[in-house]
Amino acid sequence: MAKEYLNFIDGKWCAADTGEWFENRNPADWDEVVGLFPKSAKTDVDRAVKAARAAYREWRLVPAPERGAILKRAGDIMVERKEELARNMTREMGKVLTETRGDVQEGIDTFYYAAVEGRRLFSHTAPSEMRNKMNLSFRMPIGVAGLITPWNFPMAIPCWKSLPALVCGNSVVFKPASDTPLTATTLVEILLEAGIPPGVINIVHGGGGAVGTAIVEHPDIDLISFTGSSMVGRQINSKAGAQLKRVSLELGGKNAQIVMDDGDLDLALEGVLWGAFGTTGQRCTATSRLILHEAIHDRFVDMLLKAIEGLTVGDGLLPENTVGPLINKGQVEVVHGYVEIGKSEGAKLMCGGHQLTDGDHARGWFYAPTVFTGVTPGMRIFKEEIFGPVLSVVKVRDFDEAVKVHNDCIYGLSSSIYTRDVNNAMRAVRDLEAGITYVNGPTIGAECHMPFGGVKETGNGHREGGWPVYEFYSEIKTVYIDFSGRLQRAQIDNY
Ligand code: UN1
Repeated sequence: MAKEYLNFIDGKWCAADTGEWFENRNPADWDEVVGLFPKSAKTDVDRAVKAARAAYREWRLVPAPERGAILKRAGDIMVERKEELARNMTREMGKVLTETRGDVQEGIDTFYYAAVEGRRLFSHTAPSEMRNKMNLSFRMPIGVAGLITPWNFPMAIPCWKSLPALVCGNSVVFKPASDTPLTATTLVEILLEAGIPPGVINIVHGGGGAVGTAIVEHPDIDLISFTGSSMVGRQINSKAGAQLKRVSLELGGKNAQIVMDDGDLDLALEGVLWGAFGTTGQRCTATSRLILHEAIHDRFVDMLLKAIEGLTVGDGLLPENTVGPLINKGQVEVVHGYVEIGKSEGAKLMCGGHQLTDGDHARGWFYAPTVFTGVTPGMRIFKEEIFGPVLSVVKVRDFDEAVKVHNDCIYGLSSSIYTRDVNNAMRAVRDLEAGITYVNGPTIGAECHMPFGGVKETGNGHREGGWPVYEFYSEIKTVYIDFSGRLQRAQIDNY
């Protein structure tokens, strides 16, 4: 029988109150059960929150540099375990080993960045209006953070959220995606081994309906950070907002790469292959639309179709494969549903458009890299997030139309332009409605010390990564110190 993994609540590894388990299966080989995980309920969340609240009282007093030092040690442990983590991540999530190594590395980078941030956590100090008075402000922890993470970056995204939360002095209740619970469990093991006190970190496995909802609605959780669909993000925001919780949402994307007639086409080709089919298109930042200048449209499409023939879809553990499976059966159905929609809308299917079931593909959720041309802004495959290896190509006349088409979108996470014209590059940086713009690079590849997030319906204005995330996980205490020895009335005695 497959190994049973546990929740970690109140300093103890434990099964769910329900006594039930769910399976974690390998998307490249559904016969392989990677492990069994606790199917938790609201009562498990209640215990986790109680423990997190109790542990917070002491954790908030640990100096931030000391908290950072624990994260430094955890980063060192993760370096040692990188290969094992990457292999397990490929087994539970599917993406190819080079990418899962990158995902773990993004976690390591986030550890080391957070460790140093423990010595910074800057805040503003300003002069007083009055004599013999000092004004300063500093960052305080907020309390208990509820973190709900997706399956596409099983290590990087939990690190993006939990490490700033911890270094700022909050305690954590963490619900990872039920498709990738093993990587999340290992992250918690590493944090504990490095010295995070029990109770400060709690992991509760299970579905969004039972565990996610219980976290969002729990009155003793102060802040929520969620990455996932815009639909779920909206529900979370209204429930948590009603309780005045602080909420950070990282939601959908429909990212586009623009290629101008003066762009380096070979470079743009490498970019779109990586952006559209890396992680099998299952990134929030994946290239889902390709906007081509009409002068290079036909040539570039030919180059693209030829290059796609060189991609090998298969088990991500085998080095010859460049594209892994989709995460599960449901995602195959979603992706294939969109392919049918694209065809019925009149877009032209140039390659792919079907599940792969032959030979080595027989026991996994594999889907052929798919390209549609003749896509126009009204079509659903132009507008809606697909989260799979499906690329929609749109032809435009000039730069202005490229920007207009790009911005004709409810989302705004990542964007890219390939051009050698410095003026157009700068205009794109100014005018593309997105939280991230790449010049002569694909839509994916964010670095952990830079702000990450999007505009419009991609989120609610917060950023992960970089320094803004430390602002999200802390709040400001302003302090006035009067050393005049008498009552000084601001706005009155000085005017
Ligand atoms: C995501 O797709 O949710 O920039 C995160 C990138 C990665 C992170 C993506 N570093 O593509």
